Amino acid sequence: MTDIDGARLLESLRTLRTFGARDAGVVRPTYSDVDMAARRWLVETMIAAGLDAQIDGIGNVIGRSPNPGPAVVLGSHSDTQPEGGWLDGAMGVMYAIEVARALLADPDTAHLAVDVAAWADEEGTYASALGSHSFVGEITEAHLAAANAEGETVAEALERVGLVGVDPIRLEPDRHVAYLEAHIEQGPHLEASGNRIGVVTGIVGIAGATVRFRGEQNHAGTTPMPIRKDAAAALFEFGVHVRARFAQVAGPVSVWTIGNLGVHPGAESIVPGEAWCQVQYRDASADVMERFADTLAALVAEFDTTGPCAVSMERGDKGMAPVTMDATIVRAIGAAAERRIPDAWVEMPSGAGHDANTFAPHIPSGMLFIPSIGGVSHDFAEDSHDDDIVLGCQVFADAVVSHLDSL
Ligand code: HGY
Ligand code: MN
Ligand code: MN
Repeated sequence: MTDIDGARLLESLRTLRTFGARDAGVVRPTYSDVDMAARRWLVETMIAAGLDAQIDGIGNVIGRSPNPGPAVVLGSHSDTQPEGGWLDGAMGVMYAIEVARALLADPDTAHLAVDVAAWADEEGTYASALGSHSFVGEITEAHLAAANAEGETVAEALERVGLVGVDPIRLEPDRHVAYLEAHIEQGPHLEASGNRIGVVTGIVGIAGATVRFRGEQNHAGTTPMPIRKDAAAALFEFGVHVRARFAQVAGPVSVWTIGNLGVHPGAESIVPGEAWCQVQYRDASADVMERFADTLAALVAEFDTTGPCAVSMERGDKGMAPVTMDATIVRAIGAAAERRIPDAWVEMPSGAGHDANTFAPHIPSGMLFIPSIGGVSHDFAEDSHDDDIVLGCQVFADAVVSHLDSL
């Protein structure tokens, strides 16, 4: 089996971390100056690894092997959450480059075709999994009109960063036979069970909505409680009902979050006339996702007809459908883990969404996880142990070689 270079991998990860470094984490939102600088560095790094690399028209960094297919596509995203960890996405990108480089340098595997990618906007600064959707040809006008929190659309951002007129690079059905992505688990299960590798069997779906409350702005001292139309009070009561109702329709791995909310005008002596919150829910089953959607819509209608405020809902556009990983690739990753660390690996679902959600309906796809320290992610404190990072890349390389050799 081909050995990866663990020291080189860790060094490259620590270099990528410097683009947008904040405390122990990273702030590298899509199309920001640091994101584009990181993408230019990734082009150079992919070229040094022996690949033909460029930034495409949506911002994906694609490194193409000099070898003819069949080829696997390895990658992940290089953008981050507003408060991101240094490994979320970045680790899968650097694994992909390290595996491609190691295989090209080894005479036994130098003929294998490994194309690599750093996807744009998996985290949904504008439109989640934007880059991988572009690669599989699913970009719509709605994607280009999607805006970040400052109101800049994808189309305007592409203009600003100089990508208008640059062609997007697409999946090649005659060349690409599989997509594999390595990622940190972002949860507690591997560390808690003492396993060092997770072999992903399926990935949850993600959906949600923005719920708006419209009442009457008024004086916080002179407005008697019985006649108030307090939008914030309606929001808080709604949140309590979401918890109770969702628990009644949830499945065993369901999760839901109200992670963003606001009131207007936001002054302590003013009864808020407006309030809003974003409700997000996830599950591995499309049926359970449907139950959540119906439950949320029914709750909004109930609050709108019975409460003092008008309540409405706009469905989110950053969802992902639940997907199943390809059984052959699951077996290849599991066999590679068993060879390196017998009995210290486990098959498991992913509670986080990934670019693999985009690929699974198009080509056989698989994912490998390594443990997250304390299960923490989407936080500057996100981290993993160096030996787990290096082991994960080695198992990933072994799985890629065995999968390509099996074709
Ligand atoms: O939210 C997610 O699951 C992914 O990290 N964007
Ligand atoms: Mn993430
Ligand atoms: Mn991620």
